[in-house]
Amino acid sequence: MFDKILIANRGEIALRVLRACKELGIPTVAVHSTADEDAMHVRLADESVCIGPPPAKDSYLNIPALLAACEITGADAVHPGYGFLSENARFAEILGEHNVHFIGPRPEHIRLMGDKIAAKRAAQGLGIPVVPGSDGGVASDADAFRLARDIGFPLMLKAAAGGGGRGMKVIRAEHEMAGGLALTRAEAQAAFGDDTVYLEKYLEQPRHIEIQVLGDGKGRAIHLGERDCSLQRRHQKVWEEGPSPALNTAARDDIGAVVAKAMRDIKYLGVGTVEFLYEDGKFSFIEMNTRIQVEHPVTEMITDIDLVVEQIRVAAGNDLTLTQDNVKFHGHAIECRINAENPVSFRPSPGKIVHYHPPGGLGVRVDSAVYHGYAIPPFYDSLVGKLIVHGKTRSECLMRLRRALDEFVVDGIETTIPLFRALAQEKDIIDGDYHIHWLEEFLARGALKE
Ligand code: MV4
Repeated sequence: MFDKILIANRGEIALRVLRACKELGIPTVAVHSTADEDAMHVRLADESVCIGPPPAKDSYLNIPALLAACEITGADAVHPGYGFLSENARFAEILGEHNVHFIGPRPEHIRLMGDKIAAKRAAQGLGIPVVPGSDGGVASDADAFRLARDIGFPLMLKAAAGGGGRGMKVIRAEHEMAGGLALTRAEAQAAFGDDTVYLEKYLEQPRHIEIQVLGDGKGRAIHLGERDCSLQRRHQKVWEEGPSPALNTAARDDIGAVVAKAMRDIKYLGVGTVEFLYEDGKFSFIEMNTRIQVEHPVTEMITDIDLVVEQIRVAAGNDLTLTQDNVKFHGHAIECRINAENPVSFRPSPGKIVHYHPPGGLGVRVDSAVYHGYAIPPFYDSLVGKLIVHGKTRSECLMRLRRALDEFVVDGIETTIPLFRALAQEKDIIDGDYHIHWLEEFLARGALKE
C-alpha cells in the first residue's frame, strides 16, 4: 500500500479522499492555494503545503509545485480528485517519471478517452453501442453531405476536440448543412485549434445514463450499475440518481455486462464512467470519464462499496477482490448538487456562511467542506456540498429528500436549495419522467420564482 498520499484538489472531494485515506491508515498531504488557508481539507490532513496564489493555473494546476510538494513531504502517490489535473495524461506520466503513483488509469487510457473520435471508435471496437454517424472526422463538405443522406436528419455536428457541450450543432435539414459545417468548423478552430468535425444522428429527448466501472489493470473489471444524470443545466449536472427510473434489472445487467467486458479487454485500471444517451430502449455511447466523479456517492449508497477506497487499492497494485456477483444493488439514492448560486439566475454567490446546519438522520449523507463561519472564495467552482439521500424505494428516497431539504440551513450566501425543494415536488420528477432537456424547459417556464 502507499506510504503517504498527496491530494491534489480542494473542497468536498479533497475531504472525501482524506476520509478514505484515514480508513486505510494512510497519512495524507493537503495542498492549497493562498485563498484556501482556512479550508477544511487543510485542517483535516496530516500535513499541508501551500502551492501558489489563488488562480488554479498557478496552484491546483501547477505541476512543478505539486511535484515539489511530493518531494518535500515524501508522498509516494497523488490522488487528483475530479476536475483540475484528474484527466491530464501528461500529469500522470510526469508523476510516473518521478516515481510517484497517479491514483487513476494509465496515461494511455486517459489520453484515448480524451480524444472523442478515438474514444468512440475504441468503444465501437469493444462492442459498446455507439450513436450512428461518421466513422471519424468528415474529410470534406462533399463527404459530409453524402454521410448526412445515409444517417438522415436531424443530425448533430460535433467538434472532435469539443466536450462539455461546446462545439455542437443540430442540423434539421439538408439546406442547413453548408452553413452549419462552416460555423462549427470555425468555432472549433477558434476554441480548440482543431477544426475536425464529425456527424451523428441527433437524439431528440434522450436520458443521460452512465455506468460506473472499476478495474484492477490486470483484466479484472466489474460494473456498479448506473446513474441517471439527465437533469442538467448548461451541461452541468444538477440532480443525479440511481437506479435510473428508466431501466429495469435486465436492461442494467445487459449494458453493464457489455461495459464490464470492454473494461476487462483493455485491462482498465481504476474507477471510470461510461456515458450513454438512452432513448427508445437503446444505449448510445457518448464518452468515457477516467476519474472519480462528483456523483459517485449515488453508487456508493446503493452498493455499499467505497469507490475511493477501491480506487486507492487497485492503484497500489492490489487485485480486485470484488466480483460481479458480490455487487448487490439495494434501494434508491438521489444526489443534489448544492451550489453557492442564486437559484433563479444561477449567478455565483460566494461569501461568508453565517449559519450552517446540515440535515442528518437515517439515509442522509452530506459531502461538503464548508463550516459555520467559512468564507467561500470566489476563485473556484460554486459547489457548496452534495446532499445524498438513500431509501428502500424511490418514493421513500423522495420523501426523505424533501425532509432533508427542509432541515438544511445555509445562511449568508444564496444557494440552489430552493431549486431542489421545487424539483422534489414536481410531478414529472416524482414520476421519473424526464430527459436531458427537461430541466432547462422547466426553468424557461419560470417555474421557480423568488
Ligand atoms: C448528443 C445529443 C443528441 N444527439 N449527441 C452534450 C454534451 C456531450 N458530451 C454530448 N451532448 C449531447 N450529445 C447526439 N447524437 C445531445 C447532447 C446533449 C446532452 C447530453 C447529455 C446531457 C445533457 C445534454 C444537453 C444537451 C445536449
